[in-house]
Amino acid sequence: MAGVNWRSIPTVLYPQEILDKAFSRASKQSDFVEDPDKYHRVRKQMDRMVQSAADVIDSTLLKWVDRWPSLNALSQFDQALIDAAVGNDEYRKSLGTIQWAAEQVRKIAGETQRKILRLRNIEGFHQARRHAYGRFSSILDQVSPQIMWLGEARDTLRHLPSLDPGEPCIVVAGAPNVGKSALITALSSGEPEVASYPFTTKQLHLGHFEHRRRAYQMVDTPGLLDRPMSERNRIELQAIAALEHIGDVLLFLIDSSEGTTTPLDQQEHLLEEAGHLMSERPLIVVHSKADLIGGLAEEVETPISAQTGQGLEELRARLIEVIGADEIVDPLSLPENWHRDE
Ligand SMILES: Nc1nc2c(ncn2[C@@H]2O[C@H](COP(=O)(O)OP(=O)(O)O)[C@@H](O)[C@H]2O)c(=O)[nH]1
Ligand SMILES: [Mg+2]
Repeated sequence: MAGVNWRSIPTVLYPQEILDKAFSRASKQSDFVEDPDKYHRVRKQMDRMVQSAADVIDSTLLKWVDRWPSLNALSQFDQALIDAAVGNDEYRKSLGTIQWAAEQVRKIAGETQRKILRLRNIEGFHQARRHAYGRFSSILDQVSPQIMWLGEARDTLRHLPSLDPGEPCIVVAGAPNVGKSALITALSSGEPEVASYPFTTKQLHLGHFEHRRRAYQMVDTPGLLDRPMSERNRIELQAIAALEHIGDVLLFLIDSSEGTTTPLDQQEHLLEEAGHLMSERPLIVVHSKADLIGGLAEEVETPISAQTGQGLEELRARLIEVIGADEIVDPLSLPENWHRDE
């Protein structure tokens, strides 16, 4: 599954480690300078040290920034989750600040090199180099909070569910304990991925099954579509809106077994609200835990059981059909923004 792979972003070096790496590379580079004349040799050495220290800092920072996805390129779903988890403003600002630091370092290097060209004494060359090093350190000090922030953000973001916006997605909703996770596991090929939403400590499951080379993703919604909407804050509403975008179908589970933790009328109320929130999407309602409701299973519509497998293949076929029917496949239509140069 594509989506953002936060785990692939390397841990950043601490500011001091970046400086150590830069300065030691610079010293090595200066050893390569050969010139029998001390004046010219020192001048070239200092010039080279400033240049290579700046190169290391600049490229370390920029390489790292490049590994972070630009928020604008992400799906609404990812953006909403990132906003809830770490804050999109902070995210943008931190990356921007680090980019700024890289620019400053390049600028200082340029200024110092021009200064070295103008200077006429060996002590001056040394001083200019030392001065540049001091400024590099202070720039890195200055952006150290942002570097640390991104390091921590990466550790938070790696637990977010990652959905591929290019593949179909089934949003599984229903009150707590109705069997959402169990159903996702039962329909999944392979072990479902465990992730978490930033607004709840409850773990969620992310599974998928393949049909005709497409991966049908299934995503759990604990903390989102499992309790009354009046209790929603802005961030959660944003995530629900994003779910509507990424989800092709809403699959709602009702547990009518005796042991249900949420009374039926409350589950029906939730169904109404969830249907409202995802009104643009087809809705499929199933009754879970058919094995527990015994004779009643014949009375409810679409009984399923994650435990015995009852109704699961019919459900899978129905999901595929509903998603397929919902897609407008026009072979003559061109992608948006497509144009031909003639
Ligand atoms: N007998 C039976 N128990 C089930 C079935 N599906 C889920 N459960 C149980 O119901 C409880 C809640 O299931 P879970 O999938 O965690 O619900 P969720 O909170 O909606 O994700 C667990 O103890 C499951 O073992 C089912 O089809 N039959
Ligand atoms: Mg669950």
